[in-house]
Amino acid sequence: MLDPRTLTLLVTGATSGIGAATVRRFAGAGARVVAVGRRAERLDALKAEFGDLIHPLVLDVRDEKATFAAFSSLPAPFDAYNVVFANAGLAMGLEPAYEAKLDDWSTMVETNITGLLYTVRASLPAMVARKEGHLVFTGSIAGDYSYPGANVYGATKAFVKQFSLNVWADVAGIGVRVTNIEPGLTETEFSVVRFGGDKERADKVYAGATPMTGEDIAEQVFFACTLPRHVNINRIQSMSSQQTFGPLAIKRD
Ligand code: NDP
Ligand code: 8X3
Repeated sequence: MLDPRTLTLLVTGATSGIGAATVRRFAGAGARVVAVGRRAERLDALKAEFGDLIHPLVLDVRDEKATFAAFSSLPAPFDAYNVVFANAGLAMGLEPAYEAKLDDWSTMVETNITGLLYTVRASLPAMVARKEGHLVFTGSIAGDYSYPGANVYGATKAFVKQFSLNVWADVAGIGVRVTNIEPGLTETEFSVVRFGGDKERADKVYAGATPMTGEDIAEQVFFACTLPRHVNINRIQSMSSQQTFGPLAIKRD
């Protein structure tokens, strides 16, 4: 297994949920982390918790220029990152495609696809040049399975899955690994964001079930990243043990 103290991570979406739990899992094991998000006070809290192991980076991943500028000017030793966790993302709304807000669709595409592409393009060349690195994505079960209202969100995660596999085809054999983490029901701020801040509605998503937690997903990231370098985990798909597939639906007359 790799010693986590040899790892320097760049984690987008570090202010909450899966990303914040991943920062804590790795920094708690002695890894350095560039923690990326828009909410500065939450990044500062991580810095207060783990001290010199954390480099807070306030950034909107949709901002191409800012992303390239920030990733190319990281201070040592954070500039020698060897894991990039492209995790920032969101769902907005659950309306059917014929009622969904076009602005919500644009925000999801700009964040989950375009922002993720900026993250990769701005960070991958340095890992390729060093012949050492690991690109980890947060996909979703929604990239494989459909459900009502997932229209554009699920499609962005299908993009992430195929992009992940295709990047792996490009970098295999040169020391950079690629993994797509594909969680199901996980209680984070995800549903609060999806429902525009409606916490009561968000809580109903998890009521009566035991969802996975950010920590459960962080453990999967930790597993994939600390395996010996000759092992590449292509995909990890997980669900709450109270979640499963729906039957195929027939909309009868
Ligand atoms: P949270 O809402 O708790 O966290 C989302 C994170 O993304 C926050 O840190 C937020 O930071 C960041 N983020 C969103 N937009 C931007 C942006 N434009 N620039 C920078 N950072 C941004 O949800 P999760 O932890 O659940 O979500 C993390 C990932 O996991 C997402 O890609 C999501 O699609 C995916 N996922 C979630 C599942 C779930 O059930 N929770 C299941 C499967 C996948 P800030 O607002 O501070 O910028
Ligand atoms: C989040 C999981 O099932 O709510 O990606 O779409 S789901």
